[in-house]
Amino acid sequence: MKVLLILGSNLGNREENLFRADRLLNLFAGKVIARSETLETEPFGVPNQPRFLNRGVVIDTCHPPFELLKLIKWIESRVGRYPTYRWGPRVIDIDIVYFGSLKVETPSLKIPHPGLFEREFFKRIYEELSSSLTT
Ligand code: PH2
Ligand code: MG
Ligand code: MG
Repeated sequence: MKVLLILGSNLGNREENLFRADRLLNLFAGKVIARSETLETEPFGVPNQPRFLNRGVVIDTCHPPFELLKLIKWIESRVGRYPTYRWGPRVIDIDIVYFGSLKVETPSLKIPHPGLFEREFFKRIYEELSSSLTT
């Protein structure tokens, strides 16, 4: 199954954090088959924090959504994420944006990710990677 993930970082060495997350995803979650350009973006939601680097990746995975979510949380902590607050600064964030045509609506997981309808950079990354999701 082709899955679109969006990675974000605004603490520490942002480029390195994205790189490490990408490598761990590739090793444990599913082969990374496409990457978007890296965007430097203004913080969404909570303004007084550093700018983010955001990048989309498409992985080919055989893990079901909640298994993938568990793996992602483990990878986030391996990269050095520690808890802050909602929409606050973070070392790494890995969001599941699309999971094939699957729809999920639970408190811990929403697919498609609601950010797709409120964040310009989510749309931009999706447009760049949409062909890799369907082929
Ligand atoms: N992630 C957030 C909150 N705000 N802003 C930008 N620009 N990029 C993000 O990835 C981001 C954010 C919480 O996940
Ligand atoms: Mg996020
Ligand atoms: Mg997240």
